[in-house]
Amino acid sequence: MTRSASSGSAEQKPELMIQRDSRAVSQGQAPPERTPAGVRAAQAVRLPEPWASSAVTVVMPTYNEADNLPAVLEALFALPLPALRVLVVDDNSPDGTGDLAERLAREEYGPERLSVLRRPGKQGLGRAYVHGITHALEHGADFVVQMDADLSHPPEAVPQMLGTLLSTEADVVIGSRYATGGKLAENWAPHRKALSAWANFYVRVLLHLRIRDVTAGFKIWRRETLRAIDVAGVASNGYSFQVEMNYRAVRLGLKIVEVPIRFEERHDGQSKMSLGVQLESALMPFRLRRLAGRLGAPPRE
Ligand SMILES: Nc1nc2c(ncn2[C@@H]2O[C@H](COP(=O)(O)OP(=O)(O)OP(=O)(O)O)[C@@H](O)[C@H]2O)c(=O)[nH]1
Ligand SMILES: [Mg+2]
Repeated sequence: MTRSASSGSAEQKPELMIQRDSRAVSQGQAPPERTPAGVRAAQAVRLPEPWASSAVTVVMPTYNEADNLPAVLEALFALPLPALRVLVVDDNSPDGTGDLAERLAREEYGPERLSVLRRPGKQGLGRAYVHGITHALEHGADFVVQMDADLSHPPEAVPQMLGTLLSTEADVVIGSRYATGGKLAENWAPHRKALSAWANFYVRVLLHLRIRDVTAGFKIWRRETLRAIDVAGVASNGYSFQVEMNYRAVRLGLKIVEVPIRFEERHDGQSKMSLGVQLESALMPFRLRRLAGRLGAPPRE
């Protein structure tokens, strides 16, 4: 695929050096005691400056994720990305996720690093992302990460995804379960594995997309790409948001790169995958094909 959106300034482009944090061990000392978040952060790649200090905002939709939120935030804020911010987009979760997020912003991380968008009720993952991404761009994000709150998406992969975006001059990088080297947790239920495989096949065939993990929900985008895609115009309410964003990116000739990740079973809590969500996902490819002319030229081979 070819690209058409502009990327960051060339003179600021350092070479990608991937280092893992092994200092204590290499100096022969006992490694310091680490929290689970510290252990995860130690597995993350360390990017050179100015990349490490990029203005990255993680937009994280939540619905009843109070049992997962503290752990995922701790892991994200332990990463070697000092300017990373998180925007939680909560749809009035009955379990108090929104209150918890606000308390953590006040007492733990500060409103500069953690902010919360509260919406009146459950309106779907897609609507939460449209709202959250629009808000992040208005508040200075240069890069936007999409990520679930349930620790299915490994936080320690974020620096590598950012490094890949910058070093390959991609417009979007997908944390991919189905790229070579990607993995699904062994304990993910067989029916979920089958549904995911089927959905990927179905969407790829109907929309002629060559993305391996076309339904993935773990991605990093450039600000310019999101502007080009016109996120506010996205029609999807639910999980088909992921496919619609890919389709729009491909129609615009943007460059999509996949990096393999290991996808975990949700850490705690319950799935929000409903029949309505599945139905919308099944019908959306037909709707997108009808809209195709308005979404840009056909993808170049
Ligand atoms: N704000 C908001 N967030 C949502 C909504 N539906 C799902 N989410 C969040 O979107 C993310 C993905 O939802 P999940 O329930 O994990 O979907 P899934 O990964 O297909 O299902 P699991 O296998 O159970 O993890 C999670 O962080 C959810 O809390 C919604 O309507 N509004
Ligand atoms: Mg999940």
